[in-house]
Amino acid sequence: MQRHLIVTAAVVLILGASVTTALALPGDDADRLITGPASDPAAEKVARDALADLPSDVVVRIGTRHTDAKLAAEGFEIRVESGEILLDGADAAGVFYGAQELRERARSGRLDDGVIRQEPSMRYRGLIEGFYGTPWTHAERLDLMDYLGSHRMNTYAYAPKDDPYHREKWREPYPADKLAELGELVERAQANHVDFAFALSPGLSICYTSQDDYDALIAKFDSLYDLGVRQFNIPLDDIDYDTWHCDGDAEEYGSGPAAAGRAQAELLTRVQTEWAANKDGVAPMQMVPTEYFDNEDSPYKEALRDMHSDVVVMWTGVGVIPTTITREQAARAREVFGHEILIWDNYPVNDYIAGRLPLGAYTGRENGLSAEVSGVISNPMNQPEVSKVALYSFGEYGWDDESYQAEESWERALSEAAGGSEEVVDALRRFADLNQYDETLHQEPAPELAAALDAFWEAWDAGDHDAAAERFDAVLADLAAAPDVIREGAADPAFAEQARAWLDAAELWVSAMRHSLTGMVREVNGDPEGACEAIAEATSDVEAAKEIRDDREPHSTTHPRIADGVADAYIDAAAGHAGCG
Ligand code: 14T
Repeated sequence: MQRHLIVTAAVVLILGASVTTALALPGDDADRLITGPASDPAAEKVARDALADLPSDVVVRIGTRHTDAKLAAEGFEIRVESGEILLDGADAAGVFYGAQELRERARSGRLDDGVIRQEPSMRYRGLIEGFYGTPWTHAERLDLMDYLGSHRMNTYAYAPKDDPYHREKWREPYPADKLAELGELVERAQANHVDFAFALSPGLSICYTSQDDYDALIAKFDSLYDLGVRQFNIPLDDIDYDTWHCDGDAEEYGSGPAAAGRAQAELLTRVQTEWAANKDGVAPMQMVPTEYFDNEDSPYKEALRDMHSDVVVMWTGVGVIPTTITREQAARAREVFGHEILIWDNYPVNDYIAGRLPLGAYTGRENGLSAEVSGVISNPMNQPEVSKVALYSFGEYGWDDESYQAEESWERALSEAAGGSEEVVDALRRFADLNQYDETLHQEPAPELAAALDAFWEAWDAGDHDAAAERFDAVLADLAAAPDVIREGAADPAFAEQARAWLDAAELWVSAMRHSLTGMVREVNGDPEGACEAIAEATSDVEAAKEIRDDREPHSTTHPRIADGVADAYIDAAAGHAGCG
């Protein structure tokens, strides 16, 4: 019956193509998209979008199980034959991702006859909301679920340090309203083929030998299981593992890191065997060790090696925020922890650098880490929309870490944030330059502005004042225009809202540099009074910039850092040159 309908529809459309394309009715799309058993609403919606960019006589079949090829989980195959497109997935997520590939290619006109096959290289792709300071709002989290789904990321780990029920008050059940919100998140995650991983951090006060504490932990997990959560994590980072919270633990385990390792390993093993293994659909437990930031063997790690072998261990690389992570380091981590490794990548998190908004490329992760680890997930900023610049690249790296290229990926991320506008991309690139210093992945503040300044000083010191000033002011003029271009042109207004403090501060710092330049020019032109007036304007801009605050913690405690060490150094030097320092 169904087959009969399909054939009829296809014939009608092929006949109609030459005559009635301009008359396409909304109902026509229903006949051009044929869904099979492996499809779901998420994939259908995307595939329907793709139809808009495909010739009207093309029929798309999705989730039809047409291929015998063995696809790895979440993989897909698209077969394009004249007039027909067959999309098959290993599972519903695969069909969803395949539909995205199809839509993208249809949009950009890159859909030729042939076969496209893709499979993800990492099991876990996405993020861990694991930072200190102001957590994301419910609305922001919902939006991020959609973002992850549309960028082939499958993991949202929930571990906000400042959700009291996650850490300080871990024993207490979520109040009804919070639980309802979590339920909505889980639902939105599922609709996007995202696994919501719930993390509970009992390390600040747990008594490992207490049955009551064990029961409280399980009760909390059960409350989330009932909402549909199937991944669970017990992070034991940032605690003092030389301190017990009850006498029973000291008696049972003794003292020191090895004792702590044993207590933690026994807890995870018990939760894995007594709870996770017996709950329908629950994935292997995950944990964050207290020694999460190195790969040196130790008595603590030796104790962790006895933990149930299914438990997944999170690790940040060598150093809490490593500049680079290599395959060799990851292989060693796997050896010393003795478990599957999932990388908790502390980028672009900004809780440790209040006032900074890292916007540079996601760099320094060696190609091929997937040979050693089962995922690399991002710990992002307090500002979710701004974090998408980095998250975009986490998506690409997680999907295909072998061929990932940081700079190219960054360009695509900027283009997406700019809604495709080249002018907005340029503005974002300039704004990113002023912001990119993060002490770790990007250790050079404002490298492009610094290079322009080097060129300026060279020409100025050679006595070519007018030409030097003119060229540098052209650079500053572009920088000055960037904030407004971003405010008006960013694809999502939330970007400018969350970057507001930094956009406002950038405007003031650039204005200060322009006044400083004016001061220098006036001084060499014999106008010392005018020079000092300009320098005073620069000073007041800088003062105003330092009054600006973002409203999220910890950034609310300090002013946005813009090209520091570069802009401020220039402004100081200019004041000296102008003779009014
Ligand atoms: F569990 C970890 F993998 C981890 O990174 N834990 C925290 C994390 O919540 C935080 O967002 C991140 C970046 O600041 O670093 C860890 O927190 C630290 C790390 C330190 F080295 C807090 C204080 C430190 F001194």
